[in-house]
Amino acid sequence: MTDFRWDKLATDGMSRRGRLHTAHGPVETPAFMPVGTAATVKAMAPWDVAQTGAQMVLGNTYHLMLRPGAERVAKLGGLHRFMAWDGPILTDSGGFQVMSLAQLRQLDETGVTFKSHIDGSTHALSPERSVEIQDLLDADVTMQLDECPPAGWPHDKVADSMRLSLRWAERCQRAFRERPGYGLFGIVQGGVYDDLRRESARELSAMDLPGYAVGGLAVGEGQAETFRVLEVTCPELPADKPRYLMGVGRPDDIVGAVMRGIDMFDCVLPTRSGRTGQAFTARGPINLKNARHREDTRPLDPNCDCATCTTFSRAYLHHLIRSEEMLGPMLLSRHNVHYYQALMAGLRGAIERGELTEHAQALAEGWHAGDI
Ligand code: PRF
Ligand code: ZN
Repeated sequence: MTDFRWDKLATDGMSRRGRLHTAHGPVETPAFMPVGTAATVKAMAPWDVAQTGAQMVLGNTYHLMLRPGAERVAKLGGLHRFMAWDGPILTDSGGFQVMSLAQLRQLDETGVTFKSHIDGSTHALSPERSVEIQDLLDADVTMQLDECPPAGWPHDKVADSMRLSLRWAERCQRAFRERPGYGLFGIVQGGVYDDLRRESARELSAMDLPGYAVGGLAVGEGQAETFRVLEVTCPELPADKPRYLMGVGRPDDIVGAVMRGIDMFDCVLPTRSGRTGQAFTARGPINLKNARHREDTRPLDPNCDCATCTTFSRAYLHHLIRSEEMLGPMLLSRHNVHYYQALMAGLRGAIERGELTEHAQALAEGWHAGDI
């Protein structure tokens, strides 16, 4: 069985081209993980997800513990078999979703208690229970339980919260069952405060974890602040471990973060916006709901070789979205996830050639040119 490890294959400035080895196979980095919250990448069959080039998907402790339940998933053979995804899976630890979705949340040193958004039942999530649930799910990458402070919190509150997340990281490390091909990631917090980000990154680095996430960003601080925090944080993290920016983002956010040393991403954007008619293209985002597409026989993105773009016209996609047909979200999610995967493949190639700056410039020019 392969060891859980990340190999650095090439660098270009702060950017890294690497390969993550997991129990369920390799992941080429920089990588984008489509979000499969409830054991499904919404509106996509797992073979469609694989066909986009995605190698790893994200699952959620919070949703799966509530429904169908972690013990039940384990009984059914684990999350890979349950959702028929044979590739690597990373699961988020639950704290972030509790804070954004659950009702009557209560957080203290022991963990977080909350009422389910589904049926109002009461649940508790401690660092130990979060790790246990992710073990039951059979996640290749387990995320530590953390607290993500909202944008705008003052320094003293963010400091207390960040140190709580550090203590939780240590409890998660003690609770984590070590086995080949599986790894635990720590999560750097500290808001927009440089001193707190440095403290968090240094303390976590000293724990020698298999990987590190940067959390608490893209919560409303704006792209310039996100990038600045990455410039402070990434140099403090071990050079030979993977770095994951949680919940990011738009294509330009991803390019900027890769240029600042990030290797892994997840975001609901390609799938969620696919369900509302928005599509990402080499000429920037477009909305298929718009009346200007109703007699447009051209493909969604002439630069894209996905099944949606090689088969259907914009007029047809416009019709599906306007009619609220199920096929609309399916076709747009497929294109969008394919677009994100092609974006990542392009970044990987550019890093290998030492041309990331030029490549990023060309991408930005295309996005700014706008749709014709
Ligand atoms: N922590 C966890 N999951 C997350 C975040 C975080 O800070 C974010 C912030 N962008 C998204 N998902 N555990
Ligand atoms: Zn396409």
